[in-house]
Amino acid sequence: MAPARHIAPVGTTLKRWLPVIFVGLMFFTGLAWNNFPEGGWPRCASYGVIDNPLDDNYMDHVMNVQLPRMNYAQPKVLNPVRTDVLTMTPWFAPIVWEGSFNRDILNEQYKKRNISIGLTVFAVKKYVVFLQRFIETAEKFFMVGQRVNYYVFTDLPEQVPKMTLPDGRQVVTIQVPGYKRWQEVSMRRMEMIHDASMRNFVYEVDYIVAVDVDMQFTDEVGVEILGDVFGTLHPGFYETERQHFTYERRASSQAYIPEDEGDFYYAGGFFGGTVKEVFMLTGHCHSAMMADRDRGIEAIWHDESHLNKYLLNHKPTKILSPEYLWDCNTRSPPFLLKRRFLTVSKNHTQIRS
Ligand code: 4GW
Ligand code: MN
Repeated sequence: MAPARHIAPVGTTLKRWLPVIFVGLMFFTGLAWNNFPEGGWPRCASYGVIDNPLDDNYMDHVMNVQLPRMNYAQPKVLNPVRTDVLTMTPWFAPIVWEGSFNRDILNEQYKKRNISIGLTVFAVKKYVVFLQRFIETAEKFFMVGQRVNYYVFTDLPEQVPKMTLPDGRQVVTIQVPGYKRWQEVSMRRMEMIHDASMRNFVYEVDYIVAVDVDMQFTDEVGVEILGDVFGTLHPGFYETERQHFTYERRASSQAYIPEDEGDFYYAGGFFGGTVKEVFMLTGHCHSAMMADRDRGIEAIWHDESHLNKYLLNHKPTKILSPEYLWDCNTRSPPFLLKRRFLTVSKNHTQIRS
């Protein structure tokens, strides 16, 4: 009788190869992971986004920022400069108030980084009338000494005021559709900023500051506002209990926030961050608004409701106090040491008809 030949069962072959398969998988997923940040995001051509540690220029920034000898009051560990307002969130994001920072130190730091800032503003239909004063006052108070691109999104490019600006500052006009419903004009800002982040901003600026146009600068707004992602406290809600915030309260909306959640009520008219973060924020908010539309729902305060939802789930790294967005018809409370960016009264029937 012929001896039985030994045939290895299938399971044994698999076991033998298992370590090889494992090492192979590790190798390829490793490759894919390493390539993701480079391939996934178009990088700023000439100036790196400093906050992104994956950026090649990151270490340059750490090495190069060496401040000159400066004279200023010593910070005192047991003497907080502001005791009347909250200057830090529970997730350690600073809230920017007058007195809580030294502009000279910040300017020295940022000067070394040679950054450039994009200020986006929408002037659709009759809102073009706000542009002149907006840009004029920004030239006086917004990021003085820095490089600034004003990105004016409008359906009426020929009505954008022609202004001569100093070196390093320019107006860039971006033509957009003039949507019929005003809610649509407001909400579509997210989509348009998202698209322009990919097409323009990433090649041209490091930070985006996105604001309303029916506004004027009345005091300094500088590099103290910059960070990865920031929002601004709405001037009407800084004392309000969270259950009374005008968040979207219908659970069927993507912007839904239940009454026992929420940190602050952020204003829709002033947010920003690095181009990358603003790209993600606006993309997320736009997708959420489209998902709502598919279900026949529109959030109570439109893009502002979605911004509030986003900033609840993705905590901002910096928060601007109401100094940065104040209503011109409201008296200043004692804690408001500066009013930097003020609403311009509009004749509602005239401007909105
Ligand atoms: C009602 O008829 C309108 S029209 C409400 C907003 C309108 C509008 C807004 C517009 O016709 N053209 C326009 O460019 N906008 C932009 O959306 C503009 O940048 C404006 O600052 C932003 C938000 O609208 P708003 O300033 O009127 O909203 P509130 O009163 O909440 O600040
Ligand atoms: Mn406004």
